Amino acid sequence: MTYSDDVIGRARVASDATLDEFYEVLKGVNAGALWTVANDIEPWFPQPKTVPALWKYRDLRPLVEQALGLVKADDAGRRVIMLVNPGKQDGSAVVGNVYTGLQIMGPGESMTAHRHMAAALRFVHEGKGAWTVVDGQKLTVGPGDFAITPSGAFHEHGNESDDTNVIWQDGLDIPLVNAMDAGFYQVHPKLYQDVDPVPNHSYLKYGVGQLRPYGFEDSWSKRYSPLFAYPWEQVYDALHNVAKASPGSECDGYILEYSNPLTGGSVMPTLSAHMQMLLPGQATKAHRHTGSVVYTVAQGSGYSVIAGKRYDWTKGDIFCVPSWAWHEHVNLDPNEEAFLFSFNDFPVMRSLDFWREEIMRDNDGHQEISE
Ligand code: GTQ
Repeated sequence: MTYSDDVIGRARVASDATLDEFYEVLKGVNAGALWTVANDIEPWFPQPKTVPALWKYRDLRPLVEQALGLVKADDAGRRVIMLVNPGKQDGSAVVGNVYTGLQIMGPGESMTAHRHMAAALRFVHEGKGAWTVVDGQKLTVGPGDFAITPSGAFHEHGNESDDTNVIWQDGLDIPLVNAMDAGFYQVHPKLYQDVDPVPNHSYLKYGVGQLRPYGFEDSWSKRYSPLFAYPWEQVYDALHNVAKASPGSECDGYILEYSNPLTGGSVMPTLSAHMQMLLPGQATKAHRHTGSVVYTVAQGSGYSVIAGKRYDWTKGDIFCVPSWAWHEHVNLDPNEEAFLFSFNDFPVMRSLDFWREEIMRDNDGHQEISE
């Protein structure tokens, strides 16, 4: 079904002078006639304002580096270049209800602690020496690693390397929190957290997902994962193992969700993340679903077709898929696997019963590419 203003059962009132006058009177008492907006506010299918888009890392990286010399990290709060969707330049969303940005920290830098309602996650692009303290726990992260900062958890970041910059990508649910009018923000009363002397202790306790602490540490009742950081090597090995044991997914290649080891569910109640591997030359079938996705190319090169348009990508590039947009991925390298990190708001869609998915069955499962 497509949009039409002349379908029985849909609003199809033609305007005339009497009605226009009536609408003006309604406006004067802060009211309106539903039928003038009904088709827009209840579309046949999702109509995101944000559009598919791709950002080349080679364009963003020099600008992110420039920011390092322009502002001090703590003066800026966080020194981040955020991505702005070309279809919706106001607000904070890169796509749908999610935000992303590239944060840079120079050698030896560190910032003060804060917390907020928005949940955050990190994916490290480059640099050694990055750390973040989350809930008093120091996490050390390197390229390809994934870490979470759940809603309400104090966090402070830094770079302990002597000579390399760190660039990591932040993903947050800021637009969702604001849409729900639920935003709170607090600077740490002592500016810095008391840090547990054992770094990465959540990984030491929960890093082997199928082996759980027994008889201790078993009172975790929070809605987010007790494991805060997920190393790249582990997901890389796991994807190769999965590829030996399974045909994978027709729409996603081989894909794993970073999960809460206690529940098997998403790492946080509002955001989830995946890493997927495409075999050399692999082309997936197109699908579409509710929920918004931000992809980051962790390794390799290829392209994705999103809503009928081709977007070529290589390591570090970031692209987004709005809700209900058809998308499919191709690894162009005949010899090497490609890896796509992604994060999404699927947990929100699922918990509200908004999740819908459709796999393309026409045209052998592939979109026609325009232009
Ligand atoms: O790391 O605290 O990119 O609060 C945007 C908002 C990062 C953070 C962002 C934030 C942060």
